[in-house]
Amino acid sequence: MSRLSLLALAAFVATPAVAVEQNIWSTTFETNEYETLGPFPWGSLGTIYGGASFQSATGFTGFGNQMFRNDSGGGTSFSAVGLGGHSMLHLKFDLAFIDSWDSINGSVAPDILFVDFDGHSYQFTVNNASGSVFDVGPGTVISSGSNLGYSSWSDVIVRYDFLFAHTGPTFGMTIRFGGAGFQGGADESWGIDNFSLAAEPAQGVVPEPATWAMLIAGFGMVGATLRRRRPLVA
Ligand SMILES: [Ca+2]
Ligand SMILES: [Ca+2]
Repeated sequence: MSRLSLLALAAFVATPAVAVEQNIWSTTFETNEYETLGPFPWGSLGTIYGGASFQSATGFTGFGNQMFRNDSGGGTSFSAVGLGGHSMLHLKFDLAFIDSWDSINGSVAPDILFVDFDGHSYQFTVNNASGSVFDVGPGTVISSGSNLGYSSWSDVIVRYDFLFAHTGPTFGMTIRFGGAGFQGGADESWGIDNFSLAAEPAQGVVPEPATWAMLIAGFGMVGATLRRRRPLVA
C-alpha cells in the first residue's frame, strides 16, 4: 500500500464515528401536530392540547400560517413511547411569548412559563408589558417587536435547541403558563412552532447503507486517483 493510501486510510480510521441523527417526530403545525414521523423507531406518540389549538401565526414569517397557541393555564404535552435504542435526544422548538407579559416583578405578576421535559425543568419570563426581568434560559431570541396579531402588544419569539443524554424508551414534555399574575386570553398567551425531536442511535448500531456506500466510494476514489497518477510519475 502506498504512503498516500496509508494516509487516507489513517484519516478514515482517525475520524470518530459521527452519530447519524434520525428524526422521530417533527411538525410546523401547518397541517397537524404529526407532520413528519420517523425514520427513528417509536411505538406511539401523543399530544395533550390542554387548551392549546391551531391558530394563525402569519404575524411572524418564521411560523408560516399556523402555530399551536394556548391562552389558558392548561398544560400542553408532547410524548413519545417505545423509542428504539438511543444515546442522545435532540429537541428543538420555538416559543412565542404573546402579548402583555408582566415578568416576575411587573403588574400583574408573576407571569411564568413552565417547561418540563425528562430531567429538565425551566421557568421562563419576559417583560413585554411591565417588569424588569427577562429570562428565557438557554433560548435565543429570534424576534422581538413582531406581532402575531392577538392584541396590540408586540411579542417575543425564542428558539430552543437541547441536545442531551437520554437512553430510556419514553420522552415527555409539558409546557404550562402559571404564576399568580397570569391573566390569559388576549392579555397573555404563548405559542409553540417548529417542533422537532430526533435521536442518535445507540453506539454499536450498524451504520446506514448510505454511510457504508460513502466510505466505500471514498476508498475507491483514492485508488482511482493513484491509478491515474502513476503514468505521470513513471
Ligand atoms: Ca407553523
Ligand atoms: Ca400578568
